[in-house]
Amino acid sequence: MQLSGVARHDGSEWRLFRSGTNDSVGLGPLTASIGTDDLHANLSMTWEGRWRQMESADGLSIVYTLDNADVQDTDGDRLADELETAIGTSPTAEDSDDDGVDDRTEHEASMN
Ligand SMILES: [Ca+2]
Ligand SMILES: [Ca+2]
Ligand SMILES: [Ca+2]
Repeated sequence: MQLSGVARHDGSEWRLFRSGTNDSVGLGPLTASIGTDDLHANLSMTWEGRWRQMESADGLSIVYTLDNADVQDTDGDRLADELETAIGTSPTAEDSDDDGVDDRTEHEASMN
């Protein structure tokens, strides 16, 4: 299951918000998810995970969670596809300019 949105931690749990709205679903990110690190904060991205529906605690509604979720990182350089598009590196090459330094390392260096 894939969902697009902005991940935010509301103090007790991660939730995924549809861009520009207050609609959200629970998000259970992987422990090592790159989507929850500082580089990816406040960016709308495509998350992939296991869709889970269950009754709310009071039994009156169904609550939805995207479990074991992480953002799409096609080339595995620990920058999400959407972030790479935004900063101009290739989402399909770990080292876009082929200089031996991967895109994430270069991006982090450029932010300091
Ligand atoms: Ca990437
Ligand atoms: Ca890349
Ligand atoms: Ca490079």
